[in-house]
Amino acid sequence: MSLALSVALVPGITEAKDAGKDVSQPKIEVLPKAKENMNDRSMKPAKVESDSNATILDEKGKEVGKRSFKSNTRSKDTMMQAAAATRVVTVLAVADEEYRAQYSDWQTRIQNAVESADNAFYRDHNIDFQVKALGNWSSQGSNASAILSDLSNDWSGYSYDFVVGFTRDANFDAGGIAYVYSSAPSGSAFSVNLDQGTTNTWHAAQHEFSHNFGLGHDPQGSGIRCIMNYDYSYSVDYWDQDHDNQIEQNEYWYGN
Ligand SMILES: [Ca+2]
Ligand SMILES: [Ca+2]
Ligand SMILES: [Ca+2]
Ligand SMILES: [Zn+2]
Repeated sequence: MSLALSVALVPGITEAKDAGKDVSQPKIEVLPKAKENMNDRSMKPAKVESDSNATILDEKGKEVGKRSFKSNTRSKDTMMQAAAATRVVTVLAVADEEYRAQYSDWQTRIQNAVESADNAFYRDHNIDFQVKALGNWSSQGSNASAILSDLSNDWSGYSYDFVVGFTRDANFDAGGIAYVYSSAPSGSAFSVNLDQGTTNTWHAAQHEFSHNFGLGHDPQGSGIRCIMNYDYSYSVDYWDQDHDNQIEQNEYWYGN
């Protein structure tokens, strides 16, 4: 699908007002799929900056188990960096029924995708995403935008900073999708990523988390190398200077 077409399918929704309430809806941004779908099954362990215990939640949000993830970055550099004020943000990662049917190790896979997506946030901004819950999600919707709203309907009211969905739903017509907030959201920040294998999915997740921090896109064809430029979204893991500044400005929206 061409970029122009995929964007046209889901126009950005801005400033929709609820009757009587001054609630502006966040804008929605759609990331196209990677050109090469390297749907590799193998998985390298991601860098995990700190130990974390995660709760496993069933489709109703009921706790059905626990998982613990150990830090694997005990180098001196990491210890030094950890000593510098690290911001910790909490994540509920959920996999939909299609994703879980494909991968019996879905919990490890989605934790791994989040932990790969946060490496650059940690390296460049001292933000450590920690997976605190893993959920069984039943995804519904006729396109990516509807599936994003389904995620926010199903998983609102939890106290996690980010709720990220991983999907293999056939109706999900994008590489990733997220709300672009213009100020701290009142609840969790939501995004959904298509399963595009271990090399591409985390790129989409980093791009979508960036939207949750309020970042927009760099113009395609501009040559600006940034994960927020569609031309480089699946090939670089860093931001341009303006976007770096914006993350620093908005990081207080999440965690502590
Ligand atoms: Ca990591
Ligand atoms: Ca982390
Ligand atoms: Ca589904
Ligand atoms: Zn985007």
